[in-house]
Amino acid sequence: MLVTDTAEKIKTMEIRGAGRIARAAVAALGAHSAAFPSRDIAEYRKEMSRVAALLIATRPTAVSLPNAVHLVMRSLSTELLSVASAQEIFSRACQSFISASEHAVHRIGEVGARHIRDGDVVLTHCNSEAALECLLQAHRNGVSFSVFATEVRPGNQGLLTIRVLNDAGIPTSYIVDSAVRYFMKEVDRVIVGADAVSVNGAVVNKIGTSQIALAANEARTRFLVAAETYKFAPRTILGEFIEIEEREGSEVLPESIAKTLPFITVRNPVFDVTPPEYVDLIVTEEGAIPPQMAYIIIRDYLGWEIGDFHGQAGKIP
Ligand code: RI2
Repeated sequence: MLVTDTAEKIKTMEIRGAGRIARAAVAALGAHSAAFPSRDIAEYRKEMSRVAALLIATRPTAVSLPNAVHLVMRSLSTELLSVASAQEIFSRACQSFISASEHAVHRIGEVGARHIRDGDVVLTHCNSEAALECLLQAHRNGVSFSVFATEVRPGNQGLLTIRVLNDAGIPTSYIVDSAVRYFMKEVDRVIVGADAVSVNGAVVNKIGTSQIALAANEARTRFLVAAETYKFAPRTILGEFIEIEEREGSEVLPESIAKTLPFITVRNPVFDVTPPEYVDLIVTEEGAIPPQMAYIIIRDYLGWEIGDFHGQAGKIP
């Protein structure tokens, strides 16, 4: 698929989910590199940096996207003699990112499943393949549990989640977002995904997640986050905040109605921030950690150097 097509699909959320957009961007970069026609290495580098920046600019919040682009672009930072050798190295970097990302989801499932017990009631929000893999793996392990899945206005990603749970035969109650606190007393643990995790362990995820965390905290219900290590945000070490994407109001209120209400403005932030105090555990492919250990993941597993913040892939998270 062309880079511009992939970028458009990420923007319109036809391709969505923090892990999926990272893999789609890397696959598009790999294809773009392979199809590069000229033999001029300087031109090749320039073109790859241009399309890398274009993909990064599609959605601002999911750190998985710039991290993934940076991880593969880093393979071009050494001296490269020819376009052919650059293409080969880059292709290997892309394939290795994609398979590591798929493996990470699988591994998170294995680790996360250990936290689900017979008779549990688990609540999940939005459609996170990492969080869902924990549920699916627990089910494969023979654990008997049930799920509450939220609707997730305005994108209705809950519909994707209940389809997966239904296909696996996991008994699930589908609820509107505002019913979370009402049901929380019946819930044993919450498992959600993440679009980004900052150095202090704060979790950025689909809008509504922080309200769910508050309700879980009030009910003394454990709150787990399933997040691949490449969702941790290195730039937050420098004190930078993660930008919260705000999308078109028409996703919430049809324009036909909005135009009859001239004094009404629709606000549509699509993510919020859950402070680390409300998070019990973050399940990564390297193991489950308390949020306070987020720095270790950035330092030891992402392998970022401070110099990388000014690296060639441009504006990294
Ligand atoms: P995985 C999604 O964002 C949701 O917020 C979800 O929790 C998160 O990405 C992580 O998803 P969106 O693209 O990577 O629906 O675990 O806005 O699939």
